[in-house]
Amino acid sequence: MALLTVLNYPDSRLRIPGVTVESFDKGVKTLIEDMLETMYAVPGIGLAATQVNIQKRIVVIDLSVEKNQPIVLINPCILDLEGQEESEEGCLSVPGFYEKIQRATRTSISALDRNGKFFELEASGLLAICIQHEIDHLNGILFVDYLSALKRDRIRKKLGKRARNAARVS
Ligand code: GNR
Ligand code: NI
Repeated sequence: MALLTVLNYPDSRLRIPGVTVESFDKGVKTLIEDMLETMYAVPGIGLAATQVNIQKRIVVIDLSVEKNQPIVLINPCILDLEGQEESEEGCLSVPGFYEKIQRATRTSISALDRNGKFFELEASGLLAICIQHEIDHLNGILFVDYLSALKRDRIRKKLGKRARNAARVS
């Protein structure tokens, strides 16, 4: 088990789309374990492989209070989106910023689990929002992309400055 480093916006590596997972070998299983451990440690309710600099279509999610109900989505596909609602979102790659974002209220998806078994899932509420947020990551999209250029630039400049200061003192 290992903790992975989460990339922060505006790191350009967050823009690289993930590639389809074709094998379910030891490497992928270990990566999933490490992603879960990292998500629980931070803590967050979801994590996409893109965020830990792995360009593979893998997502982990756990909305449970006890952090014992992990959902693993490999090569997730959105089958349907229904309704529209606005809710406050944050992102581990955009630390400290929370903004209202419009998403579909409900979604149905297909994915493979960590053993490569196909399944479908219908989601609403926070799970539906989180799934859309994580699939965006796999496509190189961040929630700040839905904001006005003005708001996005403000966040980009603040996080850019923070990263430069962290690099200077370390
Ligand atoms: O931990 C997270 N919380 C969250 C809250 C509202 C909407 C989306 C999220 S996802 C986020 C973790 C994360 O950045 N996953 O990519
Ligand atoms: Ni995120």
